[in-house]
Amino acid sequence: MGLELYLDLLSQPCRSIYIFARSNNIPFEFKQVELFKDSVLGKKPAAGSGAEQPRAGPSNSEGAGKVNLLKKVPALKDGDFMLAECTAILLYLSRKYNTPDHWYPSDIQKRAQVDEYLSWHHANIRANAPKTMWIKVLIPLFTGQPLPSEKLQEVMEGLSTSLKQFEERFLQDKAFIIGSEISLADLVAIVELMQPVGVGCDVFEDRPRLMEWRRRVEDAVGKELFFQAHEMILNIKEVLLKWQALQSMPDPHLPSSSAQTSTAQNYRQSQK
Ligand SMILES: N[C@@H](CCC(=O)N[C@@H](CS)C(=O)NCC(=O)O)C(=O)O
Repeated sequence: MGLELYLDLLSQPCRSIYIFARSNNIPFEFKQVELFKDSVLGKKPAAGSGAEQPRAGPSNSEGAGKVNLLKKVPALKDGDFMLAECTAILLYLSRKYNTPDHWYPSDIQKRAQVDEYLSWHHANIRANAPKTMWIKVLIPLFTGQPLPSEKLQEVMEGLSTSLKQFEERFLQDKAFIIGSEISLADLVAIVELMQPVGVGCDVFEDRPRLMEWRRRVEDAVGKELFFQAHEMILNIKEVLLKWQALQSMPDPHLPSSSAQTSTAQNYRQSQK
C-alpha cells in the first residue's frame, strides 16, 4: 500500500502538504476529508441517507480519524506507519523522498532558521490568521448573526503585529525566509496567510514587501498548483452554500458571493 494523505484543502496545513507533495512529484493517494460536513460541525449524514456529497468523491473522515487519533487533518499513512501534524509530515516527506535541499537545508544554520520559523509560526501567524475565518464565516454560519466589527478589528490588530514581526524579523529584505530559495518555512507561512484572503481580509493589500514575497512563492511552486490548492478557500462562499443547502440551514451572514467570486477571479486575472 502506497502513501495516503488525508486532506481537506480548506485547511491551511493540508494545503502546505498538498503543494509540497505535488511540486516534488511525490506519488500519493489523495484521501478527501470534508471538515465542514464531518468535523467542524460534528455532523455526519445518516448511513444510507443518500445525502449528496458537496464535493466530488467520498469523504474519508472516518479513515482520517483512525490514522490521526487527534482527529484532525492533515494525516499521513504510509503502509502501516501513521503520522499527524503538518510539520512532522512535511519533514517526513522531505526526508523519505530526498527532496531538493532548499526545502529543508542540510546546512545546519539554514536548517535551524527553518526550525526557528516553524516554531514561531504556531504561536503567532497560526494563532491569529485562522480567527478571521471564525469571525467572518464560521460563527455567523453557526449563529445566523454577524459578529460585531470590533471582534474582527481585534483579530486584525493581533495579526498585524505578527505580520510586522514576520516582515522585520524573518523576511527582512530577502527573497525568502532563509535567503534566496524557498523552504518549508515559506510554504507553511503562505498557506496560513491565504486563509484571511479567502474570507475577504486581504493581508497583502498595503504590504508590498509581503505581496512580492507571495509572488515569489507562487512562482517557486508554480502558479497553477498554487491556485488549484487555494481555489476552494478563495471560493469559500460557494463551498458553504452547497454545504448549507444539503443541511437545509437558513442563509447565514456570510461574505457576499460576488466578493468571494471576485477574490478567485482577481487572482486569475493577476496571473495573466
Ligand atoms: N497542529 C496541527 C493542527 C491541525 C488542525 O488544526 N487541523 C484542523 C484543520 S486546519 C482540523 O482538522 N480541525 C478539525 C477539528 O478540529 O475538528 C497541524 O499543524 O497539523
